[in-house]
This record gives sequence, structure tokens and C-alpha cells, in this order.
Amino acid sequence: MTARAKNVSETTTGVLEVASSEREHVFEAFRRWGYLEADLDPLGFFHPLQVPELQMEGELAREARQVYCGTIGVEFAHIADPERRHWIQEYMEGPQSSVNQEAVLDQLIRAELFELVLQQRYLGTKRFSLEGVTALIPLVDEILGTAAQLGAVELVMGMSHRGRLNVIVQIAKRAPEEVFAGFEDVDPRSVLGSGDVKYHMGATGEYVTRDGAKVHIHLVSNPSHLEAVDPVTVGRTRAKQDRVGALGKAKYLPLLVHGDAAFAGQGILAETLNYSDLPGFTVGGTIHVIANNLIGFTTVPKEAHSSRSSAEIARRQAIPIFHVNAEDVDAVIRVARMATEYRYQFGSDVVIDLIGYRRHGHSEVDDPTITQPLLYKAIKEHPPLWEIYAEDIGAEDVQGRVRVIRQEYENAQQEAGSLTKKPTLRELPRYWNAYQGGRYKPEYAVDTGLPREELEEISERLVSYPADFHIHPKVKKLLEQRAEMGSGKRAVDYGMAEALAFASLVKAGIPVRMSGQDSRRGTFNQRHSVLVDVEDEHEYVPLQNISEGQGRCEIYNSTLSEAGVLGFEYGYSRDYPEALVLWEAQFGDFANVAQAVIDQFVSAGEDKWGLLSGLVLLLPHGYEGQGPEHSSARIERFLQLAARDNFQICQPSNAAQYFHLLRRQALSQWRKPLVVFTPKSMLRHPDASSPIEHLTQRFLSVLPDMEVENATRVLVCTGKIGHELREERKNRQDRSTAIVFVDQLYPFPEAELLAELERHSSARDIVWVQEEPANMGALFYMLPRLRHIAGERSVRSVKRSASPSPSTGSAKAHEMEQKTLITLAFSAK
Ligand SMILES: Cc1ncc(C[n+]2csc(CCOP(=O)(O)OP(=O)(O)O)c2C)c(N)n1
Ligand SMILES: [Mg+2]
Repeated sequence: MTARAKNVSETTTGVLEVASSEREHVFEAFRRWGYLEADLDPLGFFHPLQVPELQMEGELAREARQVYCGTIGVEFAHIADPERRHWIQEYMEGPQSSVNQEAVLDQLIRAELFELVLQQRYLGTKRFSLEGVTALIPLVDEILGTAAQLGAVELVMGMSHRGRLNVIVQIAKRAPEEVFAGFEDVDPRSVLGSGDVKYHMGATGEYVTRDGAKVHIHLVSNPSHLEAVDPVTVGRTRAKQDRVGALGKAKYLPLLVHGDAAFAGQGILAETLNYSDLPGFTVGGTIHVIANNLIGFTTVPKEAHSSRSSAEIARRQAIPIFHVNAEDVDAVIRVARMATEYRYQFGSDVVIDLIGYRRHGHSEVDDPTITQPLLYKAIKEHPPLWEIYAEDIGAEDVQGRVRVIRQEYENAQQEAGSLTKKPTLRELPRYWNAYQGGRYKPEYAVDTGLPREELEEISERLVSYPADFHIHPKVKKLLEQRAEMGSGKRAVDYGMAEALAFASLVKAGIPVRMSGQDSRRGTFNQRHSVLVDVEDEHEYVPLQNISEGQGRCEIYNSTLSEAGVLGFEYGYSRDYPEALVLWEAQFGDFANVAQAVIDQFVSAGEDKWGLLSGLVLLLPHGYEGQGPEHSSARIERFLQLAARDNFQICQPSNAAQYFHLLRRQALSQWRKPLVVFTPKSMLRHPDASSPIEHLTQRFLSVLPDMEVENATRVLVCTGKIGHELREERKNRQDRSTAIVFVDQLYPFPEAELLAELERHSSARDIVWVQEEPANMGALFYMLPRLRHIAGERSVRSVKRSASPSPSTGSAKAHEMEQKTLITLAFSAK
């Protein structure tokens, strides 16, 4: 190259570099801040901001503004990974993709006319119309079309009230007459005292995408409690993914549709977002859509969140937020495609903020002009979306299409009136065929005992680790003790009983999944399910090395969340009935943070939706002087929820009982949630340990007292207090007081308890003894039942006095109280 040529070339490159860095400079500003100036609200109430950094003129700024400040506004500058940022920027700055506008128009007309027919036929009934964010339907259609190309076979969808009925028809493809039948309220006798309202019921169906691919739709049943369905949907998805293995994350796609006020306000959503990338909880990305009508009931955004837009909570994570104007349907479809491809490319959550309005009041019986008169004046004058879109695309014979679709819905409505049976809207997956709900029947009983040889063999696996593994000296000692337990030289404690139960189940091919705060080691240093090498921290999990071809055993430390994690595990149990799924609270009382999940799903799921779960809740419970928040798992609350055999509530009084209880839960075909009050100080207490022979036997709902015959006084109790009463009896050398443990509180073991009371027929005093205050514990539940079976004999109770807080904060006061309780138990007349 000549000197001159070289110079020219260098200069050209320099100019190009300057030009490209100028371009980059301008575009970077718009990539970062453009969404703030974007035109996102069809009605113009959500004003674009004037961003100082974007006040530039010129060709480059015009070009960048067109990309980043149109009807799509993307927040992605907070994503640290340059590859992800580039991916979005290339998509945004790249060519527009084509849209089948005729098909979209059809979807819009269908969605809006469905609402119209409901409005006209069932005036004054709630339906939570989708109108105002009707673009949700083409949006989901595009998600499905794109996801199917990338391997999706099922969409697992969670959503609340808004537009749900429309989604059931347009997306889950249930026949419209099935939804109309809900308004007719046919067949009320079938649901006396149970069932749920029509806009909470789950639905399943088949969607055919634009390419003719079939995607199964699973719309998850949902309570009124906003966002509570989020973790459940994600947990259900994870279970479905785990069932199929490596391709699971591509095949099962979770989609959550949120309200704007709920998205910003409800912590359970934040909890769900927080575990999206954690190995125990990830589903390879959830697509979140905010059906953002810029209002929550009567509350406007400036009252509903401190951030500019409700989506902002998601920005704490490295995930993109796509804001889009719900009235530019082609832009909505572009966003749907981009978000779905991004999810598949990076296995990441994505948020689509679909900004529109709400055509009617919160429900259709609500008058919004009282609180938002100007907004609703503007909405009244605003045409429906299908009209706007039809005009934009120059569609022909729109009125003719409207007439045909309207007639279809009116015919369906007529047919619904003549239905005599309530449609169920869904089919259950085959893996539920082997399991039963409803009332308990004796034929559900299973053998839970294991032969000694098998216990010994499993124990050996549980206490072994590779020769080159550097074990912690304390754990080494613990394993040596466990080895003695396995060979019968030492009584089995709870930790070992649990390990033996889990190991025996995975050996039989039954997967075990458990999560909770610090569950891998165990809050009380009792579990040690994962061994950590002291030299390099690599891990060895004995439970994953029990036998060839064993079931999976996964024990996870969870995020510091209760509602979010319990919801996830409940969801998991819904789609993995063959597995033993457990959630553990750090201390039992913390479960009250998950009360909505307990009330709405665990307790009422079967009653409302006919949906079963075999989830186990492990709730440490017991009065040990640790203060008001570390004593009570609130037995009373679970007993109050108990009805129609909806779940099992147990407090195993020794290690063998715990072993049998866990095995029973996994082996029985009766699938009911199991609430277990677990011990703390009793975990290693010799009195609560069991000879290994007891593991060869079975679970006893009532633990009879074999030490005393024909007692004059019978103390009935559950949990730790029983052991303290035994201790006291020994000290007193008392031979006339029997102490009976009720290890299964619900379903109530009437026959077993009656049999035990009959064994002591000369006892005149039957006393229910509990550690909890009079307004807590099992007292309210046990007294009437005990009186019923005690006949003529008197039944009294010993308990702490009623209290607004579960316990004293003073360890010494606790001891004094405990002593008084125990003394009274033996002496009170
Ligand atoms: C946890 C919870 N709190 C309160 C309510 C009562 N509630 C039902 S809908 C609603 C407003 C929801 O607003 P948004 O999330 O924006 O959804 P939209 O109705 O606007 O679609 C409220 C407060 C509820 N269902 N759940
Ligand atoms: Mg809203």
C-alpha cells in the first residue's frame, strides 16, 4: 500500500469510527432512557417524561427516538450482561417482523364480542371484562406461536380475575357455552357448601398455533388473593419440567398475568421473582404480563406505588421490562415475540407491561365515574380496539364478521341455558389416576414397617462417604452415631428416622423433594443431608447414593420466604403426586406469613376445585422458653381449618412414629396434605428416640400407655409435654396415672382413643394437658371430642392461661409456668 493510500484509508476508518461512536453515543442514551419518553398509554394519562439526556436533534436522534420512544419502551440498561443487552438492542434496532393482521383482527373481535354478549345477557353480574387490554389475546397467541417453534408443548398459566373468562374461551379454548353455564349457575346442588366462583376455576384445553402446532393450555385454579397463584404456577411448572427431564424447561412454559396494582403491591410476587434463577426453583424463565389498566379497583397509580410504573419492582433483577401501548397491537405482537425468544435464549424471566385502560368499573356492577369522572368520560368516548385496528389495517366487511361472531356467542348462550350439569372446564393429567381424595377409608392403610436387614443396609449407605472425602469432625461423629442406630446399638433419633424414611423411599423409586430455610443442614443441626468437604467445600449427598436406579432426592435451602416457597412446593406437589414433597418452616410460627397459601390452597384446594395434594408441612413446635415467636406453630389454626378430611394434622411423639408417618404419606394412595408439628429439643432426646425394632412396625394415631394398667387418672396430650409428664410420673413413682399421646389429631382417631380410655375404665379423671395457652393449642378441638367419648366420666384440662401472645419471653418464667402445668396435671381435681 502506498503512503498516500494508507493515509486515506486511515482517515476513512477514523471518520467511520467517529461516525460510529457518535451513533453509539446517541443510541446509548436512547437505549438507557428512551422508555421514559415512549408513547405508552392509549388514553394519554400516563405522560411521557422529558429526559434531559434525550433532548437532542438530528438524524441519528430521530432514528433512535423512533426505535426507543415509540409505542414500545424497553428497560434493559440495568442488565449487566452485555450479551443480553446486545440481544435486545439488535432486536429493537432490527427489522419489524410480519403480523397476520386479519387473524389478529378476528381475535380482537371475538374477545370483545364475548364480553359484549356477557354484558347484555347477564347485566349486573361480575365478569371482570378484559376490554381495554384486549390485546392480551393476540399477545398470548404470539407467545404460543413463538414458544411452540422453540419446543413448547404446554403453557402453564396463572392469572387473577381480569379477563379470565375471556382467556378460558379464547386461549384455553373451552366452548363458550361452558363459561355461560357458570352465569346460569346450573346444577347448584352439586356444589352445596363447596366449589368456587366462575372466575377462579382452573381450565385446560388445546391451542392450535398459527403454524398448526398444538400447545396444551393449563390455566391454574386461583383464589381471590391476588398474586397468590404466582408461586403455585411456577412450582407446578417445575414439577412438569422435572417429570420429563432435560427438555422440560423448553417444553413447559409458565406465563403469569398480573394486575398493575397487585404486581406493585403484593410481596408474594417479589418472593417469586427472587427465586427465578435458583437451581432448586428455576423454570428456565417465567413470562410475566402486567395487564396494566392503570387502576386497581378505585385506586390510581400515584396511590398504588412509589415507582413511576408498577413494573419497577422487577428491575431489581437482571431481566428486561417491555412496556407496550396496548392499542398498537402490532407492537404488542412484536414484544410478545421478542420476550418469548429472549426467555428461550437466556432462560430468564421477562416482563411485558401491557398498558391500556379498563372499559368498565372494577367489576361491571361498579360505577367508576364516581371516583374517576374525567378518565371515564374519556373512556366512554373511546372506540373499542377492534374498530381502531380494523380501520388501521383497512379491513373489509368488518360488520359482517362482527355479526357472524356475535351470532355464535348468542347461540352458545342459548345452549348454556339448557345444560343440566355443571361443566368442569378441565381434564386432570393421567398421573393423578392412582390417587384418591375425599373421606378416609380403611382400605387406604399401608404397611410402613421395614425389615431390620433393609434398615441396616440403608443405614450403611447413609453413613458412608467417599474415602477421599474430608469430613468435618462433628459430622463424622454424628455419622458414627447414626451407624450405631442403624445396627441397633443405639436408639434411633428423629434425624436418623427421617433419613431412613427418605432413603427407603428413594430406594423404592419414589422421589423426595424438600425445601425450607437452612433445611440442608437443619435449623437444629439435626439433618446434615449434605456433607461438605472441609478442604474444598465440595458436597456429598448420601441420600443420592442409596442404590442404583433410585428416585431423586433433592433437599434445598430456600430463600427467606414462607408464602413464596410454600406456594411453590404446593404447586410442585400438585403435579408430582408420586413424589414426597415437603416444605419446612424454620420455626412453626413463621408459617403464618404463608397463611394465605395455607388457607386458600393447602386447606381448601380440594373443597373449592377438587384438586388434591400430598404436600407435607414440617412445623417445629414446642414450649421451650425461647419466647413468643419460637414456641408455637399455631396448632389451633390448622385444627380450625380441618373439615371433611381435608388434611392430616399430626405430632409424632417419637422417632419411629415420624418414620412411619413420612412413609405412610408417600405410600398411601390417599393424597392429602400432611401437617406435622416437629420437635426441637426433643430431636435428640433419648425419651423420643426409638429402638430400631419400632421401625419395623407401623404408625399409631394414639400411643397407648403400656406402663400402667387400670389407671385412676388419664392424662391425654400431644407432643413434648407428654414426655415431661412421663418424667414427672417417674419422679413421683406414680403407678396410677396413664399418659396417652394423641399423635394424629386430625382426622380424629376416635376408635383408638376410645379403646385406650376403655383400657383404663376405672379412671375417673381424664385430663387434657397442653403447653399452649387456653385460647391456643388443641384444647378447643379436643375437649368436646374427649367428652363425647368419655361418657359419664369427667374431662378437665390443664393449660396456660389465655394469652394474646403464644408465650413469655423469659426463660425462667417459662420454667415456672411449665412446672406449674405439670404439677397441676397430676393434682388438679
Ligand atoms: C391480596 C388481595 N387484596 C385485596 C384484594 C381485593 N381486590 C380485588 S381486585 C383489586 C384491585 C386489583 O387491581 P389490579 O391489580 O390493578 O387489577 P385489575 O382489577 O385492575 O385488573 C383488589 C384490591 C384481593 N383480591 N386480594
Ligand atoms: Mg389494574
